[in-house]
Amino acid sequence: MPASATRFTHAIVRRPAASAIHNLRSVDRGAPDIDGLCREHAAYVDMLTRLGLTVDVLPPLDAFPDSLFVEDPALVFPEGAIVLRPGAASRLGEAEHLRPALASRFDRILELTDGFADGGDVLRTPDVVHVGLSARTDETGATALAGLLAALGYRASIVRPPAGVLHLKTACSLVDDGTLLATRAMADAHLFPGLDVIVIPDGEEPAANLLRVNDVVMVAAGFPRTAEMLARRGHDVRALALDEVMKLDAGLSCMSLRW
Ligand code: CIR
Repeated sequence: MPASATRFTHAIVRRPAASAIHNLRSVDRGAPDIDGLCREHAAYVDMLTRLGLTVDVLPPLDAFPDSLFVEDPALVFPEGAIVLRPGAASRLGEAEHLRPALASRFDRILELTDGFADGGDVLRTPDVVHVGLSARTDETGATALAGLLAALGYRASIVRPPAGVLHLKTACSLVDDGTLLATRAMADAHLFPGLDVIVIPDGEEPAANLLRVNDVVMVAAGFPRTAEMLARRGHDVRALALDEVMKLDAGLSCMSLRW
């Protein structure tokens, strides 16, 4: 039986830096309130800890405003880690700063050396690791990444998500090992054979980046129809305030590396 893609014992996170006011964002809804951002991040870490994970909390990196989104510069698996090459120029250097934290937890660390790939474009399921092409992940990076994944024993599938999404997981997430929650546009692209796809209620698309950790589904607060739909399907749903995080085009998965 393939390994679960929703059960974890460890995570790495990085605290937000004061420079997060200079974060990349596609639509400027105003600078984040840094105290609020820190509170949202702390509540997230607290939730991961309460779910039983050992969480390594890295210090803020002022030189990299987006560095709290540790999901993008690396991938982690029980078999080893992959240091990526994030596709935004201001984020490329984040990967190097993650290396010591990865080295303290993983014996095997592989490196992407060609092209660009962001971890937000990588959706792992029990059978296959989907790599989405985007403005951050190019074909060269995705193809090289598929080779590294194969070296760790994972089969990769390179997919082309509908235009207009920042990352693959901006528009879809695993609710459990066999079920994907997706925006209508992502569902209609039929990229994930073998998964049941449930569609986010209209108008609640920003809730697509949820995070299943062990027996709990974490969702962004403020999307009641999505939370209710998941609860009706029997999930233990916990809503987290993410107003400041979402100003930065980010969500729940972006803030941790999990294995
Ligand atoms: C960025 O544009 O890179 C950040 N402001 C947001 C990163 C979100 N990360 C993710 O979806 N994995």
